[in-house]
Amino acid sequence: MTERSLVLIKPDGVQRLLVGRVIARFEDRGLKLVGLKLLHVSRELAERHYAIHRDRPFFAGLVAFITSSPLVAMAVEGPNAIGVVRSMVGATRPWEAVPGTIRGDFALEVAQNLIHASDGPETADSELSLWFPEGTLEYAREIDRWALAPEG
Ligand code: IDP
Ligand code: MG
Repeated sequence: MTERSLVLIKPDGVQRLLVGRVIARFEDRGLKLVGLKLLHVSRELAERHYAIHRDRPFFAGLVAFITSSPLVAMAVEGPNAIGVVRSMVGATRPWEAVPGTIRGDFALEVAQNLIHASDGPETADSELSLWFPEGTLEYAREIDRWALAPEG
């Protein structure tokens, strides 16, 4: 099933010069980039994005962190993209993330765990409309006849 997922490379990823390497992992896997931008997030957008965590003790710090410096927002598409991306990202607590995952290779601390990815179809839909209100793109890639099964 073709899905779309929101991925954020958080400010620590931009500051640590890891943007290209993280995007390359998704490209290498075969996922299609259908939205991509660098932005300095407003407090309002950060609070809406993390609204589910509003009552958690780390909420204020999380919003402060995500708004402290630019981040990269992207939309990726592919078969089972939501679960595939989550498995590539690894566990929330990087010390529990398996080596080979993005957090397992690049992170040590939960507050600076480098990346966000949608955790299910409903969150993916709402996060994509929050971060890409202008919509995402549709286009064909020549490689897809080698990487993806034909439609139908
Ligand atoms: P996820 O990013 O793997 O989906 P969530 O549980 O949705 O993890 O938490 C959202 C984000 O909040 C995490 O990625 C992390 O940056 C931050 N966070 C989660 N738990 C803690 C904590 O105990 N201390 C500080 N930050 C946390
Ligand atoms: Mg989450």
